[in-house]
Amino acid sequence: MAGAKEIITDCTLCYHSCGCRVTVEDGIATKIRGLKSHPLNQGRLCPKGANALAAIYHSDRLRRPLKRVGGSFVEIPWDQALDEIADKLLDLKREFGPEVLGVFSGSIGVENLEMAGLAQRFKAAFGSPNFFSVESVCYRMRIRTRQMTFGRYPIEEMDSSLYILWGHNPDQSDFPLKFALKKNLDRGARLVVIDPKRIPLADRAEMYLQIRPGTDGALALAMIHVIINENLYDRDFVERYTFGFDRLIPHVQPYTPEWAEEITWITAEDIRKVARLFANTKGASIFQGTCTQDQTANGTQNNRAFSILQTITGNINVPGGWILSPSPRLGSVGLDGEGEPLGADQYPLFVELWGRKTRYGVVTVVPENIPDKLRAFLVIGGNPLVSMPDTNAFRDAFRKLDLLVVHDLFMTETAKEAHYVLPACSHLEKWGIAYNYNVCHCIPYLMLRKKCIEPLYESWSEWRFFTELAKRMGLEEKFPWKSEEEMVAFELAAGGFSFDYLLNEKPQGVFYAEKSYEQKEGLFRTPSGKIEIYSDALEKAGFDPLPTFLGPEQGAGRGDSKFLEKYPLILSTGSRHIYYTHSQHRNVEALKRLYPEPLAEIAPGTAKQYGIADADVIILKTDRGEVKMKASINGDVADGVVLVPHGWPGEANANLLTDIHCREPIMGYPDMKSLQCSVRKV
Ligand SMILES: Nc1nc2c(c(=O)[nH]1)N[C@H]1C(S)=C(S)[C@@H](COP(=O)(O)OP(=O)(O)OC[C@H]3O[C@@H](n4cnc5c(=O)[nH]c(N)nc54)[C@H](O)[C@@H]3O)O[C@H]1N2
Ligand SMILES: Nc1nc2c(c(=O)[nH]1)N[C@H]1C(S)=C(S)[C@@H](COP(=O)(O)OP(=O)(O)OC[C@H]3O[C@@H](n4cnc5c(=O)[nH]c(N)nc54)[C@H](O)[C@@H]3O)O[C@H]1N2
Ligand code: SF4
Ligand SMILES: [Mo]
Repeated sequence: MAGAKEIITDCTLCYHSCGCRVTVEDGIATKIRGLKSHPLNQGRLCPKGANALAAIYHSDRLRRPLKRVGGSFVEIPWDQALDEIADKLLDLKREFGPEVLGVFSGSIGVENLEMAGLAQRFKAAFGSPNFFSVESVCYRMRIRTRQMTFGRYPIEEMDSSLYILWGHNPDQSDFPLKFALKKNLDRGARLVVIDPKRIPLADRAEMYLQIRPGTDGALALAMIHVIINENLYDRDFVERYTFGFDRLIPHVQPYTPEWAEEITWITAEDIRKVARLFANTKGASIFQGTCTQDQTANGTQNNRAFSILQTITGNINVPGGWILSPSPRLGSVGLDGEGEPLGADQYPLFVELWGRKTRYGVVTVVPENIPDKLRAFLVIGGNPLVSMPDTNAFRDAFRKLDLLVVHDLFMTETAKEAHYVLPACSHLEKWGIAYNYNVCHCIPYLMLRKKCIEPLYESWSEWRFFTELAKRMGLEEKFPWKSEEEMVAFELAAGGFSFDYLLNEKPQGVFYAEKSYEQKEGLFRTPSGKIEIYSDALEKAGFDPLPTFLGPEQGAGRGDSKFLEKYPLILSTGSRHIYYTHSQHRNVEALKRLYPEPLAEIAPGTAKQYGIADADVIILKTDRGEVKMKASINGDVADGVVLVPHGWPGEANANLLTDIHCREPIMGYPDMKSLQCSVRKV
């Protein structure tokens, strides 16, 4: 191939960041393959990754900036768009103060340090504290709660002796873990699946527990009860490294397996069995859903109970357990600003812990603060009008904004509501850093994300967009980097790496640290220096310092009986499908063929009760709205439960059903997993 070169980089079509090799011929990326040497994906690509070029070169890509004029969009030059946006922002700031601006970045932003960082930097330079992201619906709750317990963020190690898949389905959502899991099962590792749906992996599990959605905390508490009362805990570990175990003992006495059986649909006998299995296996790990355990009323306390289960069984910093590995040391593109973001007063623990602040506000409070507090909103790489809870609430609020700007590759549902839509570069069109230390992947590995091709059409990277916008607003000092490369070099320098070294000598990436299983004093950076089974932080914030159980707000036990009569079925939204990331990739033909339309999954008994046959079009309804999609009758789903995928546009958008006011009380997360709905055939 004359003029062809191969560039090693990562796939950023979801947050896993698999290594890949991109062939570029005459400036065009023509082929993409997995990178064998990469420790995460070892040469494999999922269907999305394998079709990345179809997404990147899709004819729907935005080409030029668009401005809303009347009811439609007209193309305008970048200069005009930036001048007008800058003028509007400055006007609003003069009239209402800097807090009037909110900035949102999406799930690509969670692991896209530059995109999220630049968005944070811009709002801080402007003077607003209001940065929001998917972090306040996704796995930040897990990070906050583990920090609260351990003083740090321990992560599940991919190679484990006992996997507890607790509302997590790697076949669909965690492509790299799927292979590690299967490899280890073949070598004798053990598996438990806790899920209202009998996912295919349950066939390889020694226990499958069909749980009622939103009741995982009750199961976890009963497991703690059994482990303590049967003396199965790791006494030495508990004595040396924990604080508050003595208070946990009386606290868990009421949470018997029989108590949990009533709530969870799992028999007391199975609860005892799974607790014994877990406590008797070293190197056991709870792989909790990346958001299933958070998007429910008991979210923070679920996370606390899991942390305590890992702790009392001594499964912290042992091979196969939760590991304290160093996160990469990187210069921060983000900037700390002044003031408290919206949500900090209602949900302080999400924003601040022991004086350590995060840069995130609570996204569920956004709609109620428009237009009183927020009048301008920038959406960078997210699609909140499909992905955030209660689409109607968000849409109504967004329509009251004086300025909505969306920077994206495509005309999303959110972009359709914007005043300005700006074309963004894909990850192959800009420089960045990729790393693999997140969620269930404790791999201290990083790579330079290479710019493989020039930006398509007039798309701009986030660096270029924010730098140019800042210039027009007198904020250029806060955007000091002359190029993307310079910005990335700045990030890398903090960890002792140079841009040139990673580009020329280690294009495949490097281990930036060694994994360590060391057990020693001082490992846990809590105020007590111990693992805080009893959490002072929670107590000071007015919550239970020991894990408790709060059932779903709308569900049996809490919801009122009239409401339950009207909405008798339990609704869990957002189980992943391997072909799509959230609202993305529906325009890629090869993927769409594989999963062409959204399907609501219902058990045969439930379907029969409502006169529904397979492939019937049904209406699902909650107090907030309704969606229309086909039914898929599936004997693997628990009776009385409906599973609805998220990310689909229009009348199949699952977030028409979710409720912005149905929130977890400690961190303000929306309930997306344990609402109530009704169903009828169209
Ligand atoms: N292909 C693909 N992969 C993705 C994403 C994507 O959009 N597409 N998104 C990524 C992101 S941002 C995230 S946060 C993660 C999400 O990842 P997870 O939250 O781990 O989601 P899934 O792996 O789909 O697992 C959901 C499983 O939980 C079960 N479940 C539903 N409700 C409950 C419940 O109340 N209790 C229990 N125990 N189980 C329940 C469902 O039946 C399903 O099998 O996925 C990531 N990976
Ligand atoms: N009902 C329900 N809703 C959910 C969930 C659920 O389980 N149930 N899960 C929630 C979770 S955990 C998450 S993380 C969120 C995800 O929520 P979002 O992140 O808002 O969802 P995406 O559809 O991935 O939106 C990402 C957007 O970024 C654009 N994009 C991709 N790459 C780039 C880039 O490099 N630059 C720019 N500027 N744009 C880019 C894409 O085209 C896409 O429009 O969804 C949440 N929504
Ligand atoms: S799992 Fe698939 S989409 Fe995600 S980074 Fe890997 S190849 Fe890309
Ligand atoms: Mo997420």
